[in-house]
Amino acid sequence: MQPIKTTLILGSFFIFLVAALAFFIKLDSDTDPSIYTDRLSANQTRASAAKKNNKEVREFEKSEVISKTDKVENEPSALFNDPAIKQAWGLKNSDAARAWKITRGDKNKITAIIDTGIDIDHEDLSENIWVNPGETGFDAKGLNKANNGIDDDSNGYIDDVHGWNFVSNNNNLTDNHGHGTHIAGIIGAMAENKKGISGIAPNSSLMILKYYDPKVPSTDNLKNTINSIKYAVKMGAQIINYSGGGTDFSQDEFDSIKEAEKKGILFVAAAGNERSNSDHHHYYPADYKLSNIISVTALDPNKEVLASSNYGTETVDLAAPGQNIISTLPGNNYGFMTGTSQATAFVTGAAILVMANKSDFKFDEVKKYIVSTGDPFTSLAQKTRTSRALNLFKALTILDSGVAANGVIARGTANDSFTPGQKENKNPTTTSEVTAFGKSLLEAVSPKPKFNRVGEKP
Ligand SMILES: [Ca+2]
Ligand SMILES: [Ca+2]
Ligand SMILES: [Ca+2]
Repeated sequence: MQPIKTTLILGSFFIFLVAALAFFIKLDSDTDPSIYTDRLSANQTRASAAKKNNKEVREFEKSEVISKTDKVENEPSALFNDPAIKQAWGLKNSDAARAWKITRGDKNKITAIIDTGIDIDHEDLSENIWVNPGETGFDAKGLNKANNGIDDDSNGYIDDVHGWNFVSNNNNLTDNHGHGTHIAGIIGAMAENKKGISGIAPNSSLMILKYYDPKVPSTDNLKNTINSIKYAVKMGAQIINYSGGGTDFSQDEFDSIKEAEKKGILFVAAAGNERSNSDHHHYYPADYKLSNIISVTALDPNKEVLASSNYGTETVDLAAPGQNIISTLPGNNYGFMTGTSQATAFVTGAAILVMANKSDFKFDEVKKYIVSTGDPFTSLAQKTRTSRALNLFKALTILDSGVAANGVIARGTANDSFTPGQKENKNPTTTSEVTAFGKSLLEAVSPKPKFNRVGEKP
């Protein structure tokens, strides 16, 4: 009789426990339905991710091409004669025109883009693709090292001229999605070539590392990511741009970024598009506690964080433009995409500019200049650690005792001594303002069509 009694008591207790749990969950959802929905979607993502093969995974950040064209509207007056630049509201909001008066980047700074590959022949990118010096020129037999089938620089990869495809383990960097090409354009599309747009750092060198391909479904994204990071570290990148992620901590991935930290490499990571609070539901690699990581969330033109973007006052460093961002797409196309990937690319571009402007800076100084100088907005107080939105000009100038390179006191669009709750200049961007952006860019460069460094004699 005794075992039956025990079973009955335990059974009743279990039923009570389930009922209590159900009650609290309901209470929770009644209190704040939006939070509950967010939590549920994050949990579902995690569950489906874990189900896959019972190990940590990295998901490709879902962001689709919104529109696509091979014809971009011509605006002869626009800066650098790049016709579509006036459509780039993000460049206006992040004060690119003034930043470009100081620097446009440095081809000696190598940026690794870990993504879906790239169209290396794109008219607005081709000259800014990194070239591995160890796989160019001619070998002893007079063959071109780029395609002689030999690992000429003995780095473990054969003919890795511009980077590596870790999905198919070869040097074919073809972008079968468009995402990688789009990210590359935001960071470093060529300027003054009468084509397309201008990247934030039009003088740049982009190392292409492919970790995801929609045409190869069963690939191990996490493993490809880690191998890409190791390649970037080994081959001398100064900045790594990565916009994938997942909710599982990976010791191997952590170690590879720790190795990058030891080498002084900045790691710019997307906060993710899971609509969730990263302080409670970590998203990796953005949330690893490493000093070289900058976690970036996405803004709309009104300085609001996108509903789809992850946020967190402990985990997300700052916000940057990420909605309807125009950039390059494979096949000499251009188009608009949305997400924290796009915002991440803005910050990577900023890092190139800061490094170009202050070549002696260590990664921690570059990070400090970017995350602590942006425009403060109350709308970001509950969303980011710094309450700030990227400002390219301020990132280059404001920490120099508040005095710009040209001796003018740096003045932003908002108060520099901002505290959350304070009234700020929201500076919304209207369509007419975006159209006027081309003119403002022209004014920024006039009377000479080409830039000189500020303070330099023409
Ligand atoms: Ca090689
Ligand atoms: Ca070779
Ligand atoms: Ca261009």
